[in-house]
Amino acid sequence: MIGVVDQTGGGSYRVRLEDGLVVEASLRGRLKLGGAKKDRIVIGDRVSLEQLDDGWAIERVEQRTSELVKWSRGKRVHRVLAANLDRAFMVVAAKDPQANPELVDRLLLLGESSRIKPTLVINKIDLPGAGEVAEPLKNLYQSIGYLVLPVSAIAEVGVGRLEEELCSGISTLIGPSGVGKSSLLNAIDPKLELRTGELSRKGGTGRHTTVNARIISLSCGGFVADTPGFGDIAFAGIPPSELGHCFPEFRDHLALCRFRGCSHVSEPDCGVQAAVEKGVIPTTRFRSYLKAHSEAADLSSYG
Ligand SMILES: Nc1nc2c(ncn2[C@@H]2O[C@H](COP(=O)(O)OP(=O)(O)OP(=O)(O)O)[C@@H](O)[C@H]2O)c(=O)[nH]1
Ligand SMILES: [Mg+2]
Ligand SMILES: [Zn+2]
Repeated sequence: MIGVVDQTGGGSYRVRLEDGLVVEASLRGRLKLGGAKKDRIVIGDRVSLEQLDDGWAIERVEQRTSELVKWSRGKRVHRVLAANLDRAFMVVAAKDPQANPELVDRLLLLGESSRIKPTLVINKIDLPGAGEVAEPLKNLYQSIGYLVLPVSAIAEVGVGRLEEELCSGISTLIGPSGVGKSSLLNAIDPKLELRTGELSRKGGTGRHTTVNARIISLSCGGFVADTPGFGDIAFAGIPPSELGHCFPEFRDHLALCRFRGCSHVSEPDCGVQAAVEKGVIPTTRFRSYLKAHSEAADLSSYG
């Protein structure tokens, strides 16, 4: 039997079988590899199971098509949060808290470097002055080729379109705290009753923090991975030479660099730097590239 891991925690795994049945499963002894991180089973993993007298056992984990990775700042260690995600919806707010290109670039780079197709969602467009923030962001990222969805969870603007996008495959919503990720999912599927900032403040219990990662199934048929937050996005472990390919609008210019292995930072006759000078590549994007590059390159000094 084949299934997808739906929830992890406490040494037990909830698995959604191909026929839709959800079962609790444990690991076969030989799969328990002493907690070695890279062998950890995460949500989204496709597994084969066997039914035993006393329940289900995971026998094998299939090769992953993608990994959502959280790097720690300045270190080589990383954690795989989810496997085999089809899409990542990078959520920011036009206001409260106000998005900027630097934040958006970090979120998009997280998706690109994890090989999970990112889409930009700009929430809270109902707030006064939101248009002045949302419009330029939308134009910038659309011109690069990204799908951009301006939405409002409260005013229910654009929520139907977001729902359509979420209704196939496994997706995830990633973004800073308070931008409205839970509110958007509640707007799409009120049955979820996810806790939002306001409610948790009223209850005086502080913010809801996801302890165990899980996959939520939407009534429309899609799945959304709910993973612990990305308050701090770091790029320490990305090979610097891969970064240029994570900026889609750089790709056409990479071949024009004089040097093989050009880092596009200070080499002469660099296709990327030339495109920035001509205004073909936006300066904010190039600045984000340089920042990520210095963070990624930093790692080499750790040996
Ligand atoms: N004006 C306005 N407020 C919104 C909108 N969406 C969410 N909010 C408010 O923003 C606050 C945070 O929303 P949440 O949905 O909890 O945000 P989150 O992204 O899930 O935050 P974390 O779970 O902490 O990561 C709440 O007070 C919501 O009511 C929106 O479209 N417009
Ligand atoms: Mg939330
Ligand atoms: Zn170059």
